[in-house]
Amino acid sequence: MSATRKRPRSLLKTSPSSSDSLISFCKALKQTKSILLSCHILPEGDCIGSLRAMQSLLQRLGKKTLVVAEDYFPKRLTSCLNSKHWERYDDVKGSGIKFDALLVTDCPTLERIGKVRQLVKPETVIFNLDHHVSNNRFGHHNYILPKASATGEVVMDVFKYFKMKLTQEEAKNIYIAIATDTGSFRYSSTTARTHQLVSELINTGIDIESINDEINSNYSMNKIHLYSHLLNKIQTDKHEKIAWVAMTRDDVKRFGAEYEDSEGFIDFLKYIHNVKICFFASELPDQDAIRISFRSRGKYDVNSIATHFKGGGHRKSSGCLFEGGITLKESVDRVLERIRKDIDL
Ligand SMILES: [Mn+2]
Repeated sequence: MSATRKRPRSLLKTSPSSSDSLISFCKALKQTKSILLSCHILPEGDCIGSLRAMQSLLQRLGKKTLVVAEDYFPKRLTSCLNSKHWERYDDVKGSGIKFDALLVTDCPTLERIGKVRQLVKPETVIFNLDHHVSNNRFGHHNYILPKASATGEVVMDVFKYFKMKLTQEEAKNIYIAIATDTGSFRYSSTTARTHQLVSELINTGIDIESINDEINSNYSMNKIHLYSHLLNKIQTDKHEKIAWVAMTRDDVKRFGAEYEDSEGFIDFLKYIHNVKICFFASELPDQDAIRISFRSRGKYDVNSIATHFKGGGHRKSSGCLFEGGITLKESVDRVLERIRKDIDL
């Protein structure tokens, strides 16, 4: 958004900087008949909320839709998002699914949809809807808004293009996408436009108290016990500017928790006074890989750190994966070394 603009933009208008690509994106979308929708591995609120809202829009336009993802639908989101009609790649591969287009939400690269790529044929028209600054425009049609706080915001532009009034269900899906990706509107990615768009969502009559309860108040006691254990494992550098925690598979198992119960724990690292950069390192449950999630505060850029390790994301929130033959400790050491080398703290 331009800092010099005097009048607030009409709420009905879409983001002007990308309106050309929005028009061609939507025109091409209109041409399709059957669309496969997919999102990234380890799916979360933004990719699923955006995907569900887009699925509803496409169905209203008379398209045939199917959702296929590599992973299971995350249990923690079953109370707020529709977990039905969610096919896993391993269950449908070889069943001869036919579609003429693929729509991907919230993925900076096509690799992020994992095994679902194997369903994509040379003739499949790929639609890429996202807000990651690192998005590599892998689609035939790309509508990317790096200034949007969430892909949910980007999805709203598509609804506006088609002049479709949001149903409460669609508004709820988009609200969850934005609320989860902005840490309930606390992160600096939250803009005046975010709040304007969310006011439109609230105007549909959705009950944000109950939605926020569904998003946030869903901790199992196993998760609480895992959190309490992880709180004790937090480490910092001597100036307490870098904080991290390293979670093993055993940490998860001993409390009867599941991997996804650790989602959100990284916020505790960010709550530490003075911490500028923090990261959460974890052994993935069913593959020989270490996942690192980064967060930063103020001017510090963790996208560059993640990109160095072939990951990506946003300036203040990013991630990467170390695959095969590396221990949790080695990966933590490599990350710490890179942070110290790259960032002047
Ligand atoms: Mn997102």
